[in-house]
Amino acid sequence: MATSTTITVSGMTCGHCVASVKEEVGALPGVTSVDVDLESGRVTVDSEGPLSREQLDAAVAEAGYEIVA
Ligand code: 9UX
Repeated sequence: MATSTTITVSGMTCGHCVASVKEEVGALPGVTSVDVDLESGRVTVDSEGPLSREQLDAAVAEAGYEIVA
């Protein structure tokens, strides 16, 4: 079932940060789009099914950032 998940990521300060987060989160299974708002740190992830917090935490950490909410 199509799912939209919004998280807040700390530490992103530039377009390269955004690209890294998009790449790692976008590689999670079933993810169809990742939108990042640099100003707010809001990351909206659309996926074919639910994503676990653990999966998201791991992907964001892989990019070098942290989920704060
Ligand atoms: Mo450049 Mo964005 O180090 O962290 S990729 S500011």
